[in-house]
Amino acid sequence: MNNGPRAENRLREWIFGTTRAPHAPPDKLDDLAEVRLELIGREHSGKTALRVCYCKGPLAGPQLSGLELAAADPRVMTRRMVEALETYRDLNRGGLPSTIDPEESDFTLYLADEVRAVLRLREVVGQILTHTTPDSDEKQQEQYRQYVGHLTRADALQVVVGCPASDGPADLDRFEADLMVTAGYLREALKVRAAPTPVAVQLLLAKVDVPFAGAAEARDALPDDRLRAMLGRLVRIVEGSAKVGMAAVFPVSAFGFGTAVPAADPPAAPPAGRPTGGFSLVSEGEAEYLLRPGVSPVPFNLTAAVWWALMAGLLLKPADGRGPRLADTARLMAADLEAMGAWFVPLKADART
Ligand SMILES: Nc1nc2c(ncn2[C@@H]2O[C@H](COP(=O)(O)OP(=O)(O)O)[C@@H](O)[C@H]2O)c(=O)[nH]1
Ligand SMILES: [Mg+2]
Repeated sequence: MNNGPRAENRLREWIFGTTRAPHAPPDKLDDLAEVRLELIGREHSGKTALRVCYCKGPLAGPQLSGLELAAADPRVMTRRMVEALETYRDLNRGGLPSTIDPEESDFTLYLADEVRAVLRLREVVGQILTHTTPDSDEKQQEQYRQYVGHLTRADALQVVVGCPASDGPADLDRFEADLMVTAGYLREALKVRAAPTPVAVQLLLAKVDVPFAGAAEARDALPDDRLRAMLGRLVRIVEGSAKVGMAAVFPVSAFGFGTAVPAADPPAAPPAGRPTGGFSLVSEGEAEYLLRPGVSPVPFNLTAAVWWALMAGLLLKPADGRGPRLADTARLMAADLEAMGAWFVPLKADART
């Protein structure tokens, strides 16, 4: 850890508030309260599943503090809900289509009707990570540059790596390739970081329901030091970089334990109108999972992951001009994380203390 006592003091100040005058009137959202969350993860690592399962996780209702994530426009909320229900229904029959148009989704954090923060989430076309090489054509190079540009301006980076399904050589090879690819992008995002503030980095170990039958089994098998060791390649970067202000590992599952079944056969042909999945040598052969018939996802640790990313993003905003409301929001979120029994391994600036 090289964040030192100054950073810790700053964190404490952030959480417990300072005597600074409010920057904005209480009815106007301080523009500092917007957290840009950017994703790093190859195709098929579970990024879209996590987002579509927000409806059953962080969007599902208020936390103990009363803070609640929602769409700013009720009509958008309805659309998201309908789309999520459609997707869950589709997931009983076939896997998720691959992302071809990286969507940007805004989520507003409310305390009753008061806007406290905005989470701006952008997905990535995972194939950028596995298909772009120095030999790729100019169009692809441009997509790459745009993507890295987004990463360098993030308030929080979420690195998504699927938990290996087993300790068999194919699964471990895939996991190793994932770490290699994501570490490269994480390092690049930090190396050429454009934003003046430190970034929060969240390492998501996704699909933990695949090798484990339940939360207790997963927690037993994955104590803190094991998670740190598994993700060591990424952990070393975040712990060693002065540009990372807060970091943590979160094991998550979009579908939840006991809700998924492996697809009997990978679909011979993609459903009409859908892209062919765009697999790469890294993701090829990886099992596809469906939801059990009639079952909806019960996301595991997903609300906690989103709460932490938003909280850490807020905590790392520049102190100048930050109203006490932001500190109050972060403090409420920290209390929520404790109340919801969030499972995470803090790597930097432990937000649980
Ligand atoms: N068992 C299980 N499978 C998942 C989970 N999330 C994703 N998957 C599987 O992984 C596939 C790819 O997920 P997707 O979200 O599309 O990956 P993306 O390309 O990173 O957006 C899905 O079609 C599912 O088969 C999860 O939480 N549990
Ligand atoms: Mg996707």
